[in-house]
Amino acid sequence: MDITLVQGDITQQRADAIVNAANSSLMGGGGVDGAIHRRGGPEILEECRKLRASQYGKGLPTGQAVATTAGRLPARWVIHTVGPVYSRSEDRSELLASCHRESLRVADSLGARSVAFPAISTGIYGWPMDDAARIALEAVRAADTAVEDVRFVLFDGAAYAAFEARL
Ligand code: AR6
Repeated sequence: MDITLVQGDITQQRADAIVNAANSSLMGGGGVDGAIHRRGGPEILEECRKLRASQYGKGLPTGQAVATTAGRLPARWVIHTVGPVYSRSEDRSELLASCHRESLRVADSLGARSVAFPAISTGIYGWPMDDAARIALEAVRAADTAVEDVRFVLFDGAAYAAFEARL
């Protein structure tokens, strides 16, 4: 597996699948989730609604992942995963690792060979970037997957630097 880092906007990435840092409702939100739905168009939300109705009446649990179309984005699929909200009193790193493992498992089930990840949980959910980079990179490296190309798409220079230091 090749792991590469890119600074930029994940909605512009050409990859078989891009990962969305979603929330349990799967109904959209701010941050990268908002950008994906905005640029990808209504087809993505439509599929999310169907998933809610058919499989995830109570929402997608934290640490799990599910795929939809990528709509108008230059990817084939969006893999939605729900990162944990950062907590100082409780170690939730296993859930953050699970987001990466489960996203790759879903990618395998789709036959995706290239997957782009944002820095899950590091925005609205408050996870310190350096720690999130360590957990994400360890989880991806340890994953048993056929995905050949994993790309972390970091929105700004500080995020890129944190991942670069860990890689
Ligand atoms: N491309 C790449 N990275 C981005 C982009 C983009 N277009 N936009 C933001 N980021 P966040 P979370 C970075 O807040 O912390 C939503 O409302 C951002 O700088 O998107 O997992 C969901 O619906 C940060 O480093 O996700 C949930 O309610 C990283 O992506 C909640 O936010 C993740 O930030 C999830 O919070």
